[in-house]
Amino acid sequence: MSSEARRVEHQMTDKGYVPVYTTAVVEQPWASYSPTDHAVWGQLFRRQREILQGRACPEFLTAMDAMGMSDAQIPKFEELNVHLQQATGWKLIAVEGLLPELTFFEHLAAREFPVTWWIRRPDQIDYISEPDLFHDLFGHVPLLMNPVFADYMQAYGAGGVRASTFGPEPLANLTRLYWYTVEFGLIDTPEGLRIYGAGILSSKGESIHCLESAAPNRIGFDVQRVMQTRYRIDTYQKTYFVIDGFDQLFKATVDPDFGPIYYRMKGAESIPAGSVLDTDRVFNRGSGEGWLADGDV
Ligand code: HBI
Ligand code: FE
Repeated sequence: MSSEARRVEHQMTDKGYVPVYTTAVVEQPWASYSPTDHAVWGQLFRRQREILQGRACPEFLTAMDAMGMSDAQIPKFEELNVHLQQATGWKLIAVEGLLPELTFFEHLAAREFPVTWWIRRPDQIDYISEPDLFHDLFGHVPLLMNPVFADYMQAYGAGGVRASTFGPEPLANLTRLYWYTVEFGLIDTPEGLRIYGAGILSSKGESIHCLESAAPNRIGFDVQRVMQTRYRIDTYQKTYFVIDGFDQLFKATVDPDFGPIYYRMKGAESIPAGSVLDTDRVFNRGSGEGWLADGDV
């Protein structure tokens, strides 16, 4: 990276042992990106776009083109914001990296999406344990052009702000919801299952694994089920949850109201990441090949 991100300390979080950064909103230092930074963007962009044809949900691919993202250079947030503002009123803000949960929720509630301004190094092309510009921008931003998804993200942020006053259990439930939808969600379409989760969309290996491997479970989305389900931060997911459409997400957070879900779930047992329940709508019962026995969080 061209200039140094301001790293505050390392902290154990739900994403593992990662650096936590200053919460400041910064200017995207676009002029300071090196030719290597732009080349890393271009290489990742071309590779993912090819893999995602017929695998990503059509809304994602269409929106990415409509915003003018391309492999030519790292996009300027300012230019993307013109399209976002017009489509859904969302705005990208540049940040140093992973934010404390409450700060992150507050931004979402204000329809501001924090994007890490720096991009991974060439030796990190295939894997980086913390979100960088490629994950945040390529993975998360296109769907903010979709009005229903955009409203879900804001409702999620508002729910998070409220949950943070209720204690750690509601927050853990919400984090699971985010993980299994925004990061690792699949959507059912007339053409078959498609990807909408940013953690998958920005990963070459998982884009193929989540749809084509027999190993993972693919199970119909149910908000309460998802909020009880533990997950993996160190391997491909054992289970992916499938929505029928983005309005199903929005309804789950807003109608019935987020608050009562926490109370209904108080003290509910968590479910191991790989379990299939009798009540699940099963698209694929995972073969479990390659699963590690421990490490669900
Ligand atoms: N901060 N910048 C940033 N990006 C995220 O995706 C993010 C975060 N802080 C917390 C967080 N995600 C998760 O813990 C979610 O549960 C919200
Ligand atoms: Fe993410």
